[in-house]
Amino acid sequence: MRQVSGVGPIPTLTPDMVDRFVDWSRGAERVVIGTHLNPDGDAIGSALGVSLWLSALGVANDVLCHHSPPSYLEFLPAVDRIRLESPDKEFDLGIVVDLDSLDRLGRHQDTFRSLSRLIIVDHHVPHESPGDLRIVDTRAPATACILTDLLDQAGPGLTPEIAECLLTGIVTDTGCFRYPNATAESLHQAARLIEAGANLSRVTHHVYSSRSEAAVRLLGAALNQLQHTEQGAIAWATLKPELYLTLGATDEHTEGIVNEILSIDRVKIAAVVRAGANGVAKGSLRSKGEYDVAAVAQRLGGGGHRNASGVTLDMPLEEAERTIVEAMRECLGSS
Ligand SMILES: [Mn+2]
Repeated sequence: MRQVSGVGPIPTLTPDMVDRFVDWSRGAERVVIGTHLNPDGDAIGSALGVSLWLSALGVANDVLCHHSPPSYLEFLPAVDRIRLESPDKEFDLGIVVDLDSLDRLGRHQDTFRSLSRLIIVDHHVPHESPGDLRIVDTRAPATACILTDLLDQAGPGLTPEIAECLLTGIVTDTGCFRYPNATAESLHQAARLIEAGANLSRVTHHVYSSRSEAAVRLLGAALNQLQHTEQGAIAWATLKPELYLTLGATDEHTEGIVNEILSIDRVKIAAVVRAGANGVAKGSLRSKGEYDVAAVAQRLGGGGHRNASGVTLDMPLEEAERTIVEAMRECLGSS
């Protein structure tokens, strides 16, 4: 097995996989590309990277997403390709990036379930494992890392636009190379993307330095009402719907708050809990080091990675808060 921080060859991406990916793509009349609900930089960057690559090959394609991209991703090349509604067209190949469960395609899942050929490119821990060709590496810090190798090997080459989309995916999923998942290999991949024409400072400017005032005020409110366990190793904020209304904030503005909570020195596990649509509650979890919040999320019906995961709970906000805090306590105790 490959060393996590190594730069050796990736056993996951075999020449046969690259060949099939290219053959299926070239042979398709029209490809539909999909990614997950509440898309992040890796979801949108990966989807647009694949779309631009297909266009370079001359293959017609559409990109479908249940939600619009967050505003900090609007700088991406070809972001206007993302459609919320499926066009009335026939597709003969689907490429789904950055998700393992087709439910997470939201309203587009039937479009993808009915396809005769489906390719999955992903780095999440598999639990549903859909797809006829699965290019999955759970050790990759971002789906965009896998796509950097895949599209590079697939030819005809990474354009500056493709490279900038993929670099955005790597930057956002590694916290700009600060999270434990940032490997030497991901830095090599980022370097290749920069050589291909991606602009790292433009990406980081849009991702980290162009927040709306509502987002920063929501962060302030969250930190103001921070709660923690006795020793402070677990900290969380529960954000009520009224707070969003008062500040003019939307759910998108919640992104990143949990990382700020985790940045407190004695905090090992952090969460943000808020209300979702239709009476559900949503939790974002983050952890440091060996504390495994993917296991916490999976036990509560969610998913993610060891240090970053999410859950949706069909219960009132206060009950969800208690449930998540209890699960975090168990995680702390068992690690
Ligand atoms: Mn990802």
